Amino acid sequence: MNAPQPEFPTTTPSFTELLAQSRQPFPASRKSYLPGQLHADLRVPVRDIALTNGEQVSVYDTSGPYTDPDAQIDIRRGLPSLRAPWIDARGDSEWYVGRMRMALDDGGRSDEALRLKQLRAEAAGLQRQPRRAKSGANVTQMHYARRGIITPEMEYVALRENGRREWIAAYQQDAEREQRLVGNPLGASIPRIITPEFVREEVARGRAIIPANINHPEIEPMAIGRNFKVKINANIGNSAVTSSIEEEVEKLVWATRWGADNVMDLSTGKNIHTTRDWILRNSPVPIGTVPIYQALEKVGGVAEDLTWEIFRDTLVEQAEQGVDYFTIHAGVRLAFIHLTAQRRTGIVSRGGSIMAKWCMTHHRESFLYEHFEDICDIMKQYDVSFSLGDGLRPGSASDANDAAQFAELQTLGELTQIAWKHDVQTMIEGPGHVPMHLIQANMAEQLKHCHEAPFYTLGPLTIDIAPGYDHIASAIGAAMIGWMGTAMLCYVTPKEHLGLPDRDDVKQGIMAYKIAAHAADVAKGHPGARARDDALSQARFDFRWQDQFNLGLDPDTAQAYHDETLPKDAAKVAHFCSMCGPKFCSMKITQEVREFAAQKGLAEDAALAQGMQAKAQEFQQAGGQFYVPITPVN
Ligand code: IRN
Ligand code: FE2
Repeated sequence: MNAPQPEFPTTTPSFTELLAQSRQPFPASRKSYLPGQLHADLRVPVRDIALTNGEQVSVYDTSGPYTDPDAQIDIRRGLPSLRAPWIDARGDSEWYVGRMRMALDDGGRSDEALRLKQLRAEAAGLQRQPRRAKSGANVTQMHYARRGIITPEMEYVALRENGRREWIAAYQQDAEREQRLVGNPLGASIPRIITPEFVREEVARGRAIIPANINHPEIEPMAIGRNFKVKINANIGNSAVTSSIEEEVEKLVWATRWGADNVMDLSTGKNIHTTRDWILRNSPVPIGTVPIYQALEKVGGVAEDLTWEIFRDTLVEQAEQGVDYFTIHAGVRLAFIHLTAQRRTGIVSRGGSIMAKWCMTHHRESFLYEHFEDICDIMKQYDVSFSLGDGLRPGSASDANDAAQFAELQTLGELTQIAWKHDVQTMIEGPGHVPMHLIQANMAEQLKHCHEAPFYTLGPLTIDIAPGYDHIASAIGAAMIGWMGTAMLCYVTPKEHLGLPDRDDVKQGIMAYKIAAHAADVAKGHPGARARDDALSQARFDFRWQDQFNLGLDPDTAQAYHDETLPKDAAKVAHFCSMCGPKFCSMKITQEVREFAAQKGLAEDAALAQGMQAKAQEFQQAGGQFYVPITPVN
């Protein structure tokens, strides 16, 4: 007999090392937790950054227990079930023997093989018995919200969006000026303080969702909606060709470390079910999937063999595992497919093309569209949110905003209303590839047709000539559409259109999207967003180098770049950097001007004029060159 193939990856040293790296606390940072008021047991994470001048800046923290040095983490057991007491207390769900737990995994279909797999998974401590709504109950956050209930999840979100209030006030001395400086071309009104009641209202009217499957009690709840901070989603997942389960878990932890608010597992290869167990049980952020991918695996990759029954079983299987939102391409209707015939790049959505093939082969309306209410019935038993897929999104600038895309968008709006009839939380997926001048129309159309359900876009990529740099090409579009009101931005990595992202690509993609999301938050005037910029700018002006690194999105890279040219410790307090050198540092000059003014008792403007003249002479004397050799620091 052959030796049995190990079902689970063995823990390799490199994996342990990588995880240890991902678990390192950020420099000068301490994770702390804010208590709830309505619900006393809430512990809402924030990251407090201690500055060298004694101040403290506190930032939104997506990294979960991983960056908490006190947390015991065993990825074979999974994270603690934070939400379990809340779900229990509601008393509207029950444990059951998951039928789908035995469902198809890995293509191995004999009962024997399945039982073995299940036993192994249980031994690994990762499988949980599922729960679902008691008969007739509806366990969605939207359902509670509409009945006037503020759940612990809602209060958690309110506290998380606000963060620590104390330090923000210090930076908002000029509130009036700030008010004049912020705005959104499509008119969003963001409250200065987000109350639990405000969260409830937003969820009740469908303008925000809190993706939170009752079978994913490990998550730290978060909200997606245009009156909240703009969120980002990172896609991970193996394909038939590359990547192991461990790599995926590590990517998940890595992604949340750098700021992913949500992660989608887009695995398509072998071990789909098992990979998902590992990801879900170890994820502090909501997890989304595209169930049609697994359904397609079950029919051997032949789209036309898909049936409603196979799809339905896949939904239940994944809902029992705890997936928080499903991308469902129910807007790809038979009648719309011909609208893509003249496109330059046809249908670029994987899910969209699967459904288009099915519709064309059978010449029938999509089973996702026809069974939409049946899908809603499943979603509300677990509180899985809809992410209504944009299967007809443009795949190139030349196809942007065409009839196929907008026909689908309108259908997604109709489906939203059906979902809301069932109190199922819903967001709408959007493009794709859209040049800058066509972006605003996307947001406007979405608002018009989708009743303010949160918009969740993939980029959009503003140009098509940047393979290898599509994270940048798309972050530009993401920043614009985020500013206009898109609630979540699906990242694009440098590997887009080229290959599966590795760990570095994941980080690059996240950084590009943190920049886009924060740029949108600042422009929209989210409470406290600008305060971090102000703190960093002040540190820059005061030459507090260490604070400058630590307040940044990526302290490691900032410090490393600085140290490349000025590695000495003295340079960390030096009043210049190697960019302009000690003589031509504008900030240093401004400070000298201010000192000069103080000494001479001159008004700052007059001092500036005088000081600048003096500097101009100095500049001429130095040869009138901007780039001078760096004088070494002692
Ligand atoms: C986001 C917005 N539009 C598309 N997306 C993401 O693309 C979606 O959330 C999922 O991660 C992926 C689905 O791709 P296909 O199947 O539409 O190509
Ligand atoms: Fe693309």
